[in-house]
Amino acid sequence: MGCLPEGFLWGGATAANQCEGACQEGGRGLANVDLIPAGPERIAVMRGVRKMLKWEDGYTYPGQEAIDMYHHFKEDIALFAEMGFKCYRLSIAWSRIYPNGFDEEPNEEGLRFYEALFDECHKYGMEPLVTIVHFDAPLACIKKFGSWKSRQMIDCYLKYCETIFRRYKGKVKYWLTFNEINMVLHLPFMAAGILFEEGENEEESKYIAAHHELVASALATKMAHEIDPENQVGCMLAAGRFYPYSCDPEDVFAAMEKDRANYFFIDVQSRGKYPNYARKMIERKGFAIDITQEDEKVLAENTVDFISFSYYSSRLTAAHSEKYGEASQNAMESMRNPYLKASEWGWQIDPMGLRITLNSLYDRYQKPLFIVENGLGAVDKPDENGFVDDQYRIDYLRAHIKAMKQAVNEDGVPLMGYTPWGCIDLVSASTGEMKKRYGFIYVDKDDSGKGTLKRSRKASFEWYKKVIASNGEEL
Ligand code: BGP
Repeated sequence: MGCLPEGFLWGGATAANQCEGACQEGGRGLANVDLIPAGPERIAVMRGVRKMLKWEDGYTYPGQEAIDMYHHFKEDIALFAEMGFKCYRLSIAWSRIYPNGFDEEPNEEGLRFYEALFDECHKYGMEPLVTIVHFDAPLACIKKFGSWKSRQMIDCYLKYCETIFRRYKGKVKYWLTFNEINMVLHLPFMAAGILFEEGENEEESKYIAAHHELVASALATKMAHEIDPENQVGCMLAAGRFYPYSCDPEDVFAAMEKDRANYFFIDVQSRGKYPNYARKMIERKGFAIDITQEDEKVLAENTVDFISFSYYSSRLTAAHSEKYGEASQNAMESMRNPYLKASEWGWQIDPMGLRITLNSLYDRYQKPLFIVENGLGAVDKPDENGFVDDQYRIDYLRAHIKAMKQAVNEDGVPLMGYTPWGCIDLVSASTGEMKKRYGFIYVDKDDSGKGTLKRSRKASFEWYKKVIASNGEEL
C-alpha cells in the first residue's frame, strides 16, 4: 500500500479543560468550559439557552478535576513517549495565562506550567501541536462584553497570542487558532462562550461571533509568522462529509448546503474571503455583520498554512428527512445510515468516510492536511488485574489508518500527521462522562468522580506503539 512520508507526525490529542483539572490552581481564572455540568442540563448549557455562570448546587462539573493532568503531566508524557509519539496535541487554557482575559499582565505561573510541559515533550523528541483556544473563553470576558459577540474579544485573544508566541518561541512551531471553529454554530456556549437573550436572533449572533473569530484567527496567523517565521498555523474543522440520503437531486443539494455550513469557516481561513454562497445567505437573512474593508484585507492576506480537522463519522441528510425518519448524533444532526454500524453513543463508524473527507478537503483547498482527532468513544471494562483488552478500539483505529493511508498513497493527499483523540482517557466534551473513553491509557476514575486516577496501559497501547514504530506498516 506504500509508506507514509518520513517525519509523519504520529501522536495523540487532548484539550486542557478535559484533562488538566486544577481549574482554580496556579492563578487560573474560570472559563465557560468549567461551568458546563454533567447530566441532563448539559446540552442546554452548551447551546447557550440555559445560563449557568457559576457553579450551582446539585450539579457536578467534571472539568474541575478531570484526570488531574496538571499534576500528572510528566508521568503522562512519559507514557506517550513510550508509545513513540512524535507529536502531542494539547491546548493551552486561556484563563491560565490571562485569568480574566483582559488583565494587564499575564499570569507567570500559568506560563511556567506550559513551559515545563513543552520541555518535557522535547525531552522525548516530541513536537507539541498547540490549540490556542479549545472551546475556552474566560468567564470575565463573557460577563463583561458577551465573549465573541463583541469585537473586544479580538484584542483579548491577540494579547494572549502575542504572549504565548513570544514566550514559547523555539519550543512550539505548530499552532491551531481555534478548535472545531464551526462548532460555534452548534454549541455556541461551549464553543465560544455565547449566551442568548430572549428574542435575540441567535443565528445572526452566531455569525457575528464567527466573524470575530475569523478575523482574530487571521491576525493571529499574521502575528505568528512575524514573531517566528518557523511557525506554521492551521485552522481546525469538525469534519465529516454529509452524504445525500438518496440520488434525488434535492437530497444532493441539501447535503451540499450542510457541507457548506461547515466549509464556510475554512473557505475564509484558507482562501481568504467570504465565499459567494455565504455573502448571499447573509444578505438574504439581513444579518448585520460588520465586515470592514480592513477585515477583508486581513482575511485575504493571512490565510492558514495547513488544514487540520477532527473526524469521527460521516453524516447523512435529506431535503425531506421526515420521509426517512430522523436520527440525531453528536452536536450535528445526522440521519441513520443503513450501511453503517454505530458506537455505543450512536456515532456512525465510517472509515471510508475519512478517505472521502481527506480527498474533499484537499480538492477544495490544496493545502497540507492534518488529522488532529479521530477515535472511538467506548465503555472499557478492566479485568481483575485492571487490564483493558480494547480490541474494538484497535479495530476502529486500524480501519481508519488504512483509509488514511489510501488517501495518501493512492489519492496523493499530503498529510502531516495523525493525532487520535483522547490518547489518555479524559472527560467527554459532549456528555461530560468519564465512561466514554478514547484512550490508549486507562485512567481509574468513574462518572461519580471516584477512583485513584491511576494510569494503566490498555491493549491498544502496545498495538499503537507498533504502528508508530513501523510508520503505519504494521497494523
Ligand atoms: C470534539 C472535540 C473534543 C472531543 C471530541 C470527542 O468535538 O474537539 O474536545 O471531546 O470531539 O467528543 P466527545 O468527548 O463528546 O466524545
